[in-house]
Amino acid sequence: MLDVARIRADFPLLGQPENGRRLVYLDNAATTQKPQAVLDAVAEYYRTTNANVHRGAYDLAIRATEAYETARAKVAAFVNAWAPEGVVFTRGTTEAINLVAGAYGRANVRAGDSVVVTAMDHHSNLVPWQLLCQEKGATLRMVEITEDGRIDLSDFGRALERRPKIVAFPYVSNALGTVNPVAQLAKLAHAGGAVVVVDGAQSTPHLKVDVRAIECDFYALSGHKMLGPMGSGALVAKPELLEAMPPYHGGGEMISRVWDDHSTYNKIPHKFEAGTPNVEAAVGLAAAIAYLERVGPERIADHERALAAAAIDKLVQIEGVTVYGPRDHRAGVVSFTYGDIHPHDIATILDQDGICIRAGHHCAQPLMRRLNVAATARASFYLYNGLDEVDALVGSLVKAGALFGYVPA
Ligand code: C6P
Repeated sequence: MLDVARIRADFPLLGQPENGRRLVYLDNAATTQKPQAVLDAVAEYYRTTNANVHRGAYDLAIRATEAYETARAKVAAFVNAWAPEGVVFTRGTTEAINLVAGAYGRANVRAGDSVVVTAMDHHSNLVPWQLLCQEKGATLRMVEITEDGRIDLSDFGRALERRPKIVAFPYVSNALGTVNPVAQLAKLAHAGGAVVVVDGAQSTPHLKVDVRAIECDFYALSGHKMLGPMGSGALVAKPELLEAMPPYHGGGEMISRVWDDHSTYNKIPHKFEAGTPNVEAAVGLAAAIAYLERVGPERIADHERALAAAAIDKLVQIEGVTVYGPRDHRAGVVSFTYGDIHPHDIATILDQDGICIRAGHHCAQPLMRRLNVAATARASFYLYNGLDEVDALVGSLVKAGALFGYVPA
């Protein structure tokens, strides 16, 4: 296990009491807290380096551009991207996937084609494809999941028989914690002639990610879920695909020459970064990556797996509790229900003990339908959580159960 006390000391917000109790922050799949190193990097950027990037002829602007481009290289190295110019900064995973659907999808999907997603996809990796398919008259095919919350490989195979243009799936499910066999899925999808889009919102913060080993074509990530600032994120793509794609947004920076009635475009990745970018977010994300690298992505993954396993072992012993998702190949996300207690009630009661969990459909309504629930409660762990917080979660849940007349085992 990681030295949690030492790590927690790096996170100012975690030292702040919540409802008069020690804060137990277990909503890391939604967003993570930020270490002092990230806060400092952002403040330092504004104190010493701020200017608009890629435009200035003066030294300050050159330093700001360098900071921004160094951050791009940092993101590229962290996920073993094909090249730094294959990293497009976005506001997060949602914008990255919309970019792929709006630019690659619009240029390549035609009436009668199919696009494949899975029943465990977050709305961010579903609705952009719905919009695309509706616009083009294409078919959206949703691959089913198994009873224990994995992608159903036989249904995946059936979906590929139609030779879809695009196949999209999550690396890690935000509502089940399932770690999908992404390299295998990408291989199958490529054999079926598709381009592969991986939603990396929940994998990049928690696993050692190697986009070239996965052999996907597009990979989306959110910086705020990996200790970085809100509004940070990226699309990581094969450069040749970005080169061939039309632009997504129009405006400054993305152009080469502009005439009255048409324009030529900048080289990648700038072709996809119209307007003044969020330099602060990029700089903060680079500092977050440096922090994660110091701790070690593999050690973080092991730590979270241990916390999730301990939580599941304890939760399943409480009569009336159902834990969703597989028992193996899972990350530090634990979704559960407790009898007929509404997950929102569970979250509110836990909050009185200073424990933050998420309750709801987790932006995965098709998945909730398949689980036959409207919502679940969800605890999601990160590097600064400890086993004592698993105990706090379970203890508070037992108290909640008692309030609703459930007798703990
Ligand atoms: N899931 C959660 O609590 P953005 O909002 O763009 O940073 O990330 C969207 C997104 C995409 N894919 C997956 C698998 C995700 O988990 C998320 C964000 C949060 O689960 C907020 S709903």
